Amino acid sequence: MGHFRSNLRDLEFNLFEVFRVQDRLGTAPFDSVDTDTVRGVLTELNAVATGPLAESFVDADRNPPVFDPATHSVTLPQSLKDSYRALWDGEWWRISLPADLGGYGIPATVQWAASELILGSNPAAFMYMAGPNFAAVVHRNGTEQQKRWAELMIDRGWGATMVLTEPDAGSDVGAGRTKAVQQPDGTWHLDGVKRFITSGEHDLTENIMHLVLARPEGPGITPRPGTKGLSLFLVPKFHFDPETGEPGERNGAFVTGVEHKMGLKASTTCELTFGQHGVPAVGWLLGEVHDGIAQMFQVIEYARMMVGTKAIGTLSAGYLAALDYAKERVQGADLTRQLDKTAPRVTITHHPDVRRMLMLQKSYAEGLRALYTYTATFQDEVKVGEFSGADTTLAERVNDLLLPIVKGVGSERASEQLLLSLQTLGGSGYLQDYPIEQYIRDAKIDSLYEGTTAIQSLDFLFRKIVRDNGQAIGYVAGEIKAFLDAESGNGRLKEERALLATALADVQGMLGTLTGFLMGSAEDPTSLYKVGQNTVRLLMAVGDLLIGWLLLRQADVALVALGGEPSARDVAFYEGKVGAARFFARTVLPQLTAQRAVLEATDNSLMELPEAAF
Ligand code: ST9
Ligand code: FAD
Repeated sequence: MGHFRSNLRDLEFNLFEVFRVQDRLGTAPFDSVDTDTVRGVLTELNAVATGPLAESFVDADRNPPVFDPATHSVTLPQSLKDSYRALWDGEWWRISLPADLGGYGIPATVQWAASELILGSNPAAFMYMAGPNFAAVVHRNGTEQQKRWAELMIDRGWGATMVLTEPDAGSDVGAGRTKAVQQPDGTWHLDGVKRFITSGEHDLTENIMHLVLARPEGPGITPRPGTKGLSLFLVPKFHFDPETGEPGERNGAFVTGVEHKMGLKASTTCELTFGQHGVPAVGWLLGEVHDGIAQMFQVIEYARMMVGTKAIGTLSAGYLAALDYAKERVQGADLTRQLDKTAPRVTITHHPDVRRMLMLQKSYAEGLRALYTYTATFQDEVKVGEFSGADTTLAERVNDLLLPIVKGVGSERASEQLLLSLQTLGGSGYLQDYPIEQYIRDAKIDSLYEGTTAIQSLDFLFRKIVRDNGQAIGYVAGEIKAFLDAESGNGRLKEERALLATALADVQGMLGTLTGFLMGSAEDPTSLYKVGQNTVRLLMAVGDLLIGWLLLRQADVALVALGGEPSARDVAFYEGKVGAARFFARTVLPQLTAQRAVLEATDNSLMELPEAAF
């Protein structure tokens, strides 16, 4: 068996039993999809993900891509190329494409469930497959000619990159200095060095389209500082015939270094140098506007959801590996018989502390899966609205609100909980004989790229709550309140519902205090530091609140199912749902009260401490 353990049952539980995707199938824009299609897609993809796709996961970590500085080229290990081929030839890249570009017209909820299978199995392979998705952004924003290029990118299976970061411009993208100088023929010559570019070079595809943020220079262009002065340019690795896509001369965008990383080694992370090797780096302005940051955020929004789903998929695989091990490993006697040296030895699942670790991993893995699926329901709503003309403003805002939680909380909790997956295996977890140490290394990047957790938390509070006037967060809080008021579950899990109500009040209290700090900054600007000390705390607290709520929603569904005649296997599954909801509500949610107290007691002594004192 390969490294990857998937959880198809839970994916289907979310889709069909909790979020009822079937209610949206069979009618436009999902009219070509029915329940059987969805189950078929997931079953088929699951076979690929647990089979050929997973096969290169370990090999490409131990034998990572090789960079040749003389030719600026990278050779990937054959195993990884084979996995990529299985994915590409299976046309799995079509899953998230719009129908007019060859997509299957599948709801976002199903797309992300499918994506979790790929991302949990082999995230690097998923990322090398960025071409068609990025082509969709080119198509949406491009000129007529660029729309044709987007089609070529898809038809010819090109790779693609998103190119923002520079040595002095990481979180602060607006500090980027790479420039693009307008040419008389309407093209642009790029000049500068970009850093950390994923999939910047490889030998999987005949061409790579770089989507590059740079500062335009030319007659009539007034420079603007920060992100609003950036434009988005299309810079292909090879020039190409604009009609057929046939590659021609090499363009002047060369990879000049590939990083040696802690994990995710199969994915190349490249220094990309424009116009400094005697060949101009020719680019084309995307569309006819200088609106690069907004265009790039169309890519970033997708990528943030992807990174969160990647982290969650890896956590789930880590938990299931730990569970399998714990069911087999015999060590020590049952705690109630510890003084009896002749007592039979038991599997470690009998030890309360191992159960604690396993249930925490399960709660986070399954709660976070529910969270990304819940988020995707709003993406479904937007797609339906695009077709029907219904107003989707609120759905868009709620999706925007939830993205930093999926990304920021998903990645932080995955890293933290994967440490418990390893711990469950004892010393064996530290060995490369098991996949967990690689999961930890590969998943750590998720809290860093696509905006660090701090950046997600600032985005969450300032843009998604304050600038939104609290509408989206008010909507979500209203949903939790409605769940509490509905008193479903026939009085069962009453205590857990009360704990959820307290957690909601704690988060509302935190928001109230932060609002006070914010208002205080009108008088005393340093009051903002008190906000800044707490934005990650808030993000994580809202994450726990949502996970606690979604687990309880799942438990409600499970209790109803248990009242019917479920199969023996399903009885265990549903009991697990009730167990996870109960455990999370009782052991995690009460911690929000302490977090609230810490937040409310914030002063600025931390900020007043001289740097030398650290
Ligand atoms: C990176 C890549 O890290 C990592 C992995 C790449 C993998 C790629 C592969 C993808 C795979 C695809 C595969 C598909 C396969 C399919 C298979 C299917 C089965 N939302 O607040 P302001 C915009 S890349 C929307 O003033 P500052 C907005 O236009 C590097 N828009 O910001 C706004 O204008 P306005 C990632 C937003 O202070 C404007 O920006 N790097 C949002 O100037 C200015 O906003 C980062 O992520 C938003 N949330 O700049 C950088 N926010 O306000 C992190 C801003 O008028 N840093 N805009 O609307 C930040 O995000 C900073 O906050 C900053 C600050 C740069 C935005
Ligand atoms: P910095 O911005 O220097 O941050 C350092 C620390 O300071 C962090 O803890 C951060 O949270 C904190 N910090 C910074 N600013 C603030 C602030 N205002 N408030 C509070 N805290 C703050 N980029 C691309 O353009 N394309 C890619 O394909 C890509 N792929 C990548 C792949 C890998 C493997 C890696 C490691 C990076 C990749 N990146 C890519 C870059 C990535 O997006 C950046 O590394 C990330 O945005 C953080 O920037 P930085 O590394 O410069 O850290």
